[in-house]
Amino acid sequence: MKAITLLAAAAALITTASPTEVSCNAGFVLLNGNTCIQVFTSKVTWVEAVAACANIDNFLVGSPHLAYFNDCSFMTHLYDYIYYQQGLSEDLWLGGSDSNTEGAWEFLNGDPVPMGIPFWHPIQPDGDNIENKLVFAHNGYFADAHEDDKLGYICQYTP
Ligand SMILES: [Ca+2]
Repeated sequence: MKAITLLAAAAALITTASPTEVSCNAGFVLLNGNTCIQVFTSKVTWVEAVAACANIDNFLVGSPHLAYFNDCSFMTHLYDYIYYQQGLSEDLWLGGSDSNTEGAWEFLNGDPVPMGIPFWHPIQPDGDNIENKLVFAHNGYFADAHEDDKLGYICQYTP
């Protein structure tokens, strides 16, 4: 019995020390086991946020971009990190837009933004032609905002 316990402990140690363990560049945190993110609270326009994420200095591995996701599990982890662990309660830019065609929301990579609950707040998007950029709102849902609003932003990359 004791030997089995020791074997289990040894196996746990080996698993912990695995070289395949995922980690993120300095300043980024791993969420949902598969995505590195960093929240910036300096207030910028949407276009400035896109550029800021793409031009982070001293980036060693991966290609950071203004964050976007279509995974509810990730969204829940992100909300927990921002609002409960970081104590932030503000709208943050995400990499999504309906500037090309009003109502046809797409992420920076061209994929469609999932619409409706649970991604969007029930009364969002509500900005018609005035608000064409995506935010992760303080309530944990997607919302639309004017591209010239000054907001913080979330950068992301896949490690
Ligand atoms: Ca719009």
